[in-house]
Amino acid sequence: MLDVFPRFADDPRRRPPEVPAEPMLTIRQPAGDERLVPVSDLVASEAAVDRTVDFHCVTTWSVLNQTWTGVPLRTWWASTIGPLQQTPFAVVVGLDGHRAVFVVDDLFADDVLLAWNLNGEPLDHRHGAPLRLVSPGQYGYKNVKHVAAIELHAERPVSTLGAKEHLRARVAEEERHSRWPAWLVRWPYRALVPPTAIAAERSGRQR
Ligand SMILES: Nc1nc2c(c(=O)[nH]1)N[C@H]1C(S)=C(S)[C@@H](COP(=O)(O)O)O[C@H]1N2
Ligand SMILES: [Mo]
Repeated sequence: MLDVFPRFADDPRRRPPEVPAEPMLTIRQPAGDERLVPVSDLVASEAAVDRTVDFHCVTTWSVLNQTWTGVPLRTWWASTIGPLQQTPFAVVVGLDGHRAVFVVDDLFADDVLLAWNLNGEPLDHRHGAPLRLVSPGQYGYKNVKHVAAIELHAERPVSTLGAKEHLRARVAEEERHSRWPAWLVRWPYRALVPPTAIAAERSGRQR
């Protein structure tokens, strides 16, 4: 259990991306046109809520009781984009190129937020400005920072994370890796935490 929320990343040498002056969220669905929604529209939304939740990374570190401000993805989607198209898969893309693949039911679970504040402050470049996916029921790498696009897919999308990506990364099921069971991967992952956190903090300052 950590006392502070570290900057962490799948590739810790990758710097946080530049955030455009007027960031947009792009929605891509198999049927219909691409939709671009200004992030400022989300931030102005009357449906905004505060949620205090815990955050868990597959590599075994956690931080507890972080308060996010955002819109519940499911209800925001229904009111702004329309009825959810019946596709089994989804991808969330970050401005830095990070991509997380989801089963639609996991991405649109009741507790998933699109958030812009963390503990009462606007998200910074370390934790995902301008917009972050917050899914307390799924491990950290599915909590995509710097969200640029949400895509629905009929076919299972190819992951950029290779075997590290488990299609479902439910914390309750301890789904930490696509091939290795949790008990096997826990210790090697734990050893990676300090070097990864140090490298991620360093690249986070180079900006
Ligand atoms: N865009 C983007 N989102 C990302 C990552 C990333 O590298 N890029 N890393 C993931 C991983 S592995 C973790 S554990 C968390 C870390 O979030 P933090 O930097 O706020 O601690 O972000 C996740 N979301
Ligand atoms: Mo992670």
